Amino acid sequence: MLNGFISLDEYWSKNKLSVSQWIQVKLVVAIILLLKLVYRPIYRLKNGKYSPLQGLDADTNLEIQSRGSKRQEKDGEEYLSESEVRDFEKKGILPKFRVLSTEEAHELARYSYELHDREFDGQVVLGKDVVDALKESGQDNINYMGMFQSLHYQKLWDVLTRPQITQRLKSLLGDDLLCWRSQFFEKNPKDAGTFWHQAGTFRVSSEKPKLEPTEPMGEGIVQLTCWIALKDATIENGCLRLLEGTHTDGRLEKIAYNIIDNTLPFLMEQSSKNIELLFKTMKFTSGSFLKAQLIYDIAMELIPDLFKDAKVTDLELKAGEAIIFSSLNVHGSYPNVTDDTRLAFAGRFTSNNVKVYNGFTYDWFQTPKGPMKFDLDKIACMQVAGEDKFGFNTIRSKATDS
Ligand SMILES: O=C(O)CCC(=O)C(=O)O
Ligand SMILES: [Fe+2]
Repeated sequence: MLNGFISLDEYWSKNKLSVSQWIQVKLVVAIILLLKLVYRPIYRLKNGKYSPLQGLDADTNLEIQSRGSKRQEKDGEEYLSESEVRDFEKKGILPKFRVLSTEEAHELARYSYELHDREFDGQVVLGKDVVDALKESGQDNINYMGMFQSLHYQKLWDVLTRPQITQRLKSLLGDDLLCWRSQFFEKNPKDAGTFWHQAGTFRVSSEKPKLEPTEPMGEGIVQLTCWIALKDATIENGCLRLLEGTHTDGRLEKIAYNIIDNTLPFLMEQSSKNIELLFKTMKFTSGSFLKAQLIYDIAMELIPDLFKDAKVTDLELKAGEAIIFSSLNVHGSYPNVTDDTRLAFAGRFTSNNVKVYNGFTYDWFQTPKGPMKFDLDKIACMQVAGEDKFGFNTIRSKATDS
């Protein structure tokens, strides 16, 4: 299941910390070791030995039910049939389908890189501090700079409202559809694979979930991702892979949140080598993918047979083809061992009953300099189908350049 990935130890042998980061790491390790001596006995006396497996039973059977009523037979050919909907509920992924012609996909890739070269006309949502930190380490790539950019460019927006996408989604999520985030997934030659991860309500490194449904929805269908290949995605250049059906078992993600919420009790149970690895990976790597690897390693040590019966599905796509999946399904991607860049454009969709970034004014972004805040005042949800009957979210009906 794991071929093609470098271990975190290997990553850190190739990526060095700056002197001040190294001092921080050593200091934190020393403090935790001290606390392990003096505070852990008190903590254990009061609470017992801390385990990230606490309260996980509720996360092993998260059935989903689609909320859409529109069906292919009566509403049009891109809607799903009854049996396709049932199949989605079981697998958490739809079969691949075409959204763009090959030429349109290649043209969109060219246009997207042109926008990236123009630094998205100064409209990078992550804000100046994060962008400066990313530039300093050469990580100002389209994945980060391109986040939420369909809000600014109608050409990107229009891809996400194509009926091939919205009709399928309406069969699953209902008629009123929001796209709450768009982003690019670029994988350059020699880039490592993306580790197995799950994302249900997209808390990631925030204090609370970014998505809060106000009507009953299975956790695996609170939001669905449409991942569109802008160039052919193959096993060699790092296509997605996914464990079908694991959207009903959210334990991998829940272990992560248990640890985030109980960092000190967790660290006090670790060896000094592990404390160092945990702290530097959490604090000094960009994005969330290396952190996903860390969580996966921890989860596998705690539950060795987690997902052991699940089958890996490789998602090779031709340029212009797409898949829709629940990102609570455990997923990742292969390393790129070719000389060409792999590029995808993705929309993350939800229903209008869901509160998006409710009560948030800022969010965190992980940079190599450490976690940094960015303001959320520039983002909004795109109404991609139907209408808003709830009034929970800031909504746009077209891109700002149109
Ligand atoms: O494109 C990739 O490699 C990862 C994509 C992913 O994790 C996602 O779409 O949620
Ligand atoms: Fe993902």
